Amino acid sequence: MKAELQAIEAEALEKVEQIESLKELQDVQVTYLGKKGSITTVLRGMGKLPAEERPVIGQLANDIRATITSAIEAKETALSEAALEEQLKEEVIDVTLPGRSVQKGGPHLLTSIIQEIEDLFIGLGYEVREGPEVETDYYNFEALNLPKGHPARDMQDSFYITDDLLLRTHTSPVQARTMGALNGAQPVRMICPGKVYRRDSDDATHSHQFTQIEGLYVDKNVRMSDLKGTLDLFAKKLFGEDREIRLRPSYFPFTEPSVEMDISCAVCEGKGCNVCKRTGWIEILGAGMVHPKVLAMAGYDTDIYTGFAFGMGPDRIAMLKYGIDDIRQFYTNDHRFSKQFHHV
Ligand code: FA5
Repeated sequence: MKAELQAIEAEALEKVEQIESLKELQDVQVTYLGKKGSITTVLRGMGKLPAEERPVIGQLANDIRATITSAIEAKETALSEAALEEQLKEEVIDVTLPGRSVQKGGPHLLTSIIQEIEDLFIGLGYEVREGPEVETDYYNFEALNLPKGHPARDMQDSFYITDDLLLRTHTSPVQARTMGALNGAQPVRMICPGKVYRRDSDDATHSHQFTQIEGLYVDKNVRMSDLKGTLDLFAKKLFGEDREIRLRPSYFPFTEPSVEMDISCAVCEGKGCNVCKRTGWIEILGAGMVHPKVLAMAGYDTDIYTGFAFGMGPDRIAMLKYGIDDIRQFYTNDHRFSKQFHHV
C-alpha cells in the first residue's frame, strides 16, 4: 500500500508539472485528491492492514496529500501570473498615438429659441404649459369659436385621424384647456410651446409640421395696450433694442380685435430687401384680445375678466434671427446645418 501511494504521488506531481491550463489543474485535483480520487480509493483497503501499520499509512497518505496540494497551488499561482502577463501584453496602450476627439452634441436651434422665449416670459410671471398633439375637434376648433362648418377652419388645413380627432393645427387649444381647467376661478398667465401640423405644401417658409408658442393672459382690466407692450418687449429682447413692431388688423375667430404683428426687418434695417419682400417688415405672429365667447365657454365671467392671446412661429423667428433661408433645414437632420448652432 505504501508503494501504491508513493506511485500515485509521483504520477500526480509529474502531471501537475506538465499542465498548462487552470481547467486541467482542476481535473488533476479531482482525480487524485477528490472524494472518489485515487488516494481515497487506496485508503479504503486500510481495514485489511495490521493495526500497527494503519497510523503509519495514514500519516503517509496525509503527507502525500499535502505535497500534491501545495504542488497544485504553486502551479495555479504560476498559471494565473502567466495569464495576467499575457493579458497585459495584449492590452498595452500606445500613449504616443494621437487621441480621437469626442463629438459633443448640443440642442437643436429650435429648442434653443423656444427656451430663450420661455425664459423671457417666465421672467414676466408666465407659467409654461403643455397640451396634446393629437387633439379633439372640440378644443382645436369649437372651444375657440370655430363651430363645424365655419369658413375660417379652412385657414388651417388639417390632418384628421377620426371625425373627432386630429393633429392640432395650432397651440391655441391649450388656451381653452388651461382656462377650462380653472373654470373661471382665477387669472391665467401661461405660454405653451409645441409641435403643430397642417396640410400645407412644404416650401422655403412653410412646413407641414412646425412649432408654435401660444401665450395667454387673462385677468381683470387686461387691455390691448398690455398686449402691445408685451409684444414690443418680446421683440426688443429677442431681436435687439433697434427693432420696431407694428400691429396690423387681422382676423382670428377666437380674438376680437385681432392683429398680426410685423417686426422691422433686421437685415435691411427696414429699408426694404429680398428677405422682407421690399416692405421693410416681416410677419411673425398672430394675436388679439380673447373673444368673449371663448372666455364664456371656458367658464369666465366676461363682465369681470378680459385677456389677450398670441401665437407665434419659432421656426420663422429662428430663420429671421439667424438668416436661415429655408425652413426645411430644421427637419432634415443634416448635422452640418445643426451643429453650427450648438453654441446658441
Ligand atoms: C394661428 O395659428 C393662431 N392660432 C395664432 C393666434 C393665437 C392668433 C392666439 C390669435 C391669438 P397663424 O395661422 O397665422 O395663426 O399662425 C401663427 C404663426 O405660425 C405664423 O405667424 C407663422 O409664424 C407660423 N406658421 C403658420 N403656418 C406655418 C407653416 N406652414 N410653417 C411654418 N410656420 C407657420
